Amino acid sequence: MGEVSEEQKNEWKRIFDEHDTDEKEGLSRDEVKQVMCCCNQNPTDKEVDEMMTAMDKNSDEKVSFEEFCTFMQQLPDPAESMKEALEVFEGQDGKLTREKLKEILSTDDDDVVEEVLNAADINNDGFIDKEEFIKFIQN
Ligand SMILES: [Ca+2]
Ligand SMILES: [Ca+2]
Repeated sequence: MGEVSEEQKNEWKRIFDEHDTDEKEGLSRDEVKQVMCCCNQNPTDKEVDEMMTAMDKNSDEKVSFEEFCTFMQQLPDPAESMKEALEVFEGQDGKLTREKLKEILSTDDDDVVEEVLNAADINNDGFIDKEEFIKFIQN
């Protein structure tokens, strides 16, 4: 586990505070779910439960900022994940087509593909380029 930079901690604090909407005593199960949704995940109840168990070390049904940090430290390096994510652009001419997007999302649901494309395709040229993709992931 590497050192956590001040910047990284501030970022986690920001995420934490943003979702800790109740009395600031930590993240409840619902709030943890919100965090997961923000990470572009669509968690099932079971996944939220697992996440909760993984984060809530002292089992008080709340995730404190310390618990949150401990958990985040175990996650893969964002820069590393970003590099991996960008590998989808290999051989794609720097642009993702609708078909490629479908493949990445591994879905047959055109509505889902359309939704992602609409959300990510900032200049509306029908493709997602690297910059748009990075922005999309980071949001
Ligand atoms: Ca706790
Ligand atoms: Ca575009």
